[in-house]
Amino acid sequence: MNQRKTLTTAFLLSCSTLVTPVLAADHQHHNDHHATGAVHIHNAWSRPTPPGAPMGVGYLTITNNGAEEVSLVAVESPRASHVSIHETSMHEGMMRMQPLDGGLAIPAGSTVELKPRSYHLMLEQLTKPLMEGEMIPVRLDFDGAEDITIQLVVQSLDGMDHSHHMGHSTMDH
Ligand SMILES: [Cu+2]
Repeated sequence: MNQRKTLTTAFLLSCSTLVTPVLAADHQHHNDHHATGAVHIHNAWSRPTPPGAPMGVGYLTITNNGAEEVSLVAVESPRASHVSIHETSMHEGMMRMQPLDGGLAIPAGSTVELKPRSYHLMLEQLTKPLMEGEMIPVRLDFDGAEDITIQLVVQSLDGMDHSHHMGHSTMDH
């Protein structure tokens, strides 16, 4: 009995060791969905930047399936010295953006989109330009949920209409 239990445990351990890298590779390939607990991330993307440009953007969709509000409070990327969470608003007919100092709240059961002309991530002081086709790792720190590391797919697309199906056709563009 004891021996059997030990064997089962050993099997489970080796199983999880094997499974983890496969899942990671699968996720990198599709990159259209990442879930940790109640929080789900979809359509994470960015735009290419010209040489010498100090800043890049990040867009993604955050869904909170939990019973409690969560907040995106901090973001980090190895490709930028600092990542801010910005909101874009109209002020006297001009579009302008400003940091969300208190974080971005995602109420229970709701979805918040970071997209052009709305909320977005600002990757400041890029270590090098963002090139089309690259995957940019970004860690999202939540208040009320586990941190999630995602990859922004760099795509040269304009307009808001494209962002809807982006995650599903990553490699076509
Ligand atoms: Cu901004």
